[in-house]
Amino acid sequence: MANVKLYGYATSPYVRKTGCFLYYKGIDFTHIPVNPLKVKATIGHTNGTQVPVLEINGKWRRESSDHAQWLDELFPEKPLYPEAHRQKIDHIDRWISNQYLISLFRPAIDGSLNLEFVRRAWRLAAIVNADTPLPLPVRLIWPVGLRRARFIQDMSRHIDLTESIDDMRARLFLELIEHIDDGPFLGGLEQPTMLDFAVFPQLIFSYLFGLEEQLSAAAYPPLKDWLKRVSEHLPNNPTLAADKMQVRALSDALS
Ligand SMILES: N[C@@H](CCC(=O)N[C@@H](CS)C(=O)NCC(=O)O)C(=O)O
Repeated sequence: MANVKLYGYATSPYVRKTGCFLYYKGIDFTHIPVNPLKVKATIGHTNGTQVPVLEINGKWRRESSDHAQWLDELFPEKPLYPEAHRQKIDHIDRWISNQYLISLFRPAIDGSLNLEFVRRAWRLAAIVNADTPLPLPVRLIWPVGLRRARFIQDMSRHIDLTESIDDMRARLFLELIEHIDDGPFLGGLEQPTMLDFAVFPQLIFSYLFGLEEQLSAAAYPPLKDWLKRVSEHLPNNPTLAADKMQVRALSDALS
């Protein structure tokens, strides 16, 4: 049996994405939480600080999208990156990676530094702390840490900061609906692929883990239906965040 380890913290959308690949394929794996302040302790062997790191039988790789193909090579059942649809998947994956996933960091780039931002940042720190304990002063300054994180600052180069955050969110929801096409899954595909699992955990994370009160995507009927369909392929908490931090069930928002 393969020895599969996923290194990362659950507040990273890329880590949640690779986690969902593994859950969908039904691969037995160990999640090794990474303390963002002490990454060397767990992923020192990669000579880097970037998560997720997927390790299979002693070989490791970064880059969440590449994980899909690697997993298909080793575990061909339930393909995440099926040969017949690669062109379409590559096209939509570029949109997901270059626009959708990066947009999740926008509040930390140029959002208002208001009470709501601080409350969410503290909640994120609590979620990290549940897996890898952080000193209280570090948790308290988490909002500032997020705004200063180098990799988040670097993302701002790929974002049109002249578009407001609300407009960007609304646009991306509509583009996501276009990419679902007539469904049932992203790209109009009959089976879920890496595309669905790159987006799904991000849309539900904030709601399930108490960062926002409403599941905003559920306000769009085509997205709500798609969320229901994808959720049937994953466990109730597919995010890698500690179960004890989960405050809501997805079924409450989708019924
Ligand atoms: N393109 C990468 C992006 C991964 C990424 O940006 N990870 C962030 C966490 S959300 C990270 O590890 N940042 C710290 C660093 O790069 O040093 C992927 O898809 O895996």
